[in-house]
Amino acid sequence: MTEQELQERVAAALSSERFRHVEGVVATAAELAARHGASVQWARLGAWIHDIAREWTPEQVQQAAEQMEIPSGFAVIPVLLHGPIAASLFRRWFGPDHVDVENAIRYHTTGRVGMSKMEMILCLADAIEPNRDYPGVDEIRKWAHQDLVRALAESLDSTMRYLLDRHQPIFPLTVMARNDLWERVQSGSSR
Ligand code: DGI
Ligand code: FE
Ligand code: FE
Repeated sequence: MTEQELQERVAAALSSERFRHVEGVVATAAELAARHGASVQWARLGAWIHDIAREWTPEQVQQAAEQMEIPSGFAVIPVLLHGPIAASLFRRWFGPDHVDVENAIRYHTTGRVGMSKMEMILCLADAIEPNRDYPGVDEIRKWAHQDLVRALAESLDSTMRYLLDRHQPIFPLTVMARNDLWERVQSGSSR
């Protein structure tokens, strides 16, 4: 599948507002990949597909989830399933040889321990694309230019703060990802 064909499928699957978000994620992921030495082309493809299942009905999500491997615990918070579903579509359309991009898509909402550069780029691009506006986003944008690990640590803190304030469940993998990133910042193995 070409990037153009993927873009058309995504446009057909999403509202115009969410499509605009995805365009922002594509542009931001490309910038971050260029800046930090990852593949711009694969970052763009991952960004295009990352929310392709975001507006599926609960029944569609449920049915898809039954037919694929879902990382443990994801089903407890159904909104998290759109990542693994998009990852499995990506594999179907682009083959099994792009596991890093596939994981970046799969874990874009939650993060995980030991995230690769591509995983951090997609997760961050999702959080800081130009249409995003929340307290602290500009500081995270600045960090993203200098240091992906620090930027994502700040971003997951921000996500967790948001969820705490609304008394929503926090996915344990996100907590573990956040702890891992801060440990990497503090041990100086960041960048
Ligand atoms: O798909 P997007 O809206 O672009 O962004 P996303 O994939 O980062 O997050 C999707 C939704 O999932 C968003 O409304 C926040 C929510 N979410 C993310 N992590 C958690 C979460 N919700 C709960 N309850 N717990 C989490 O850990
Ligand atoms: Fe998402
Ligand atoms: Fe998104």
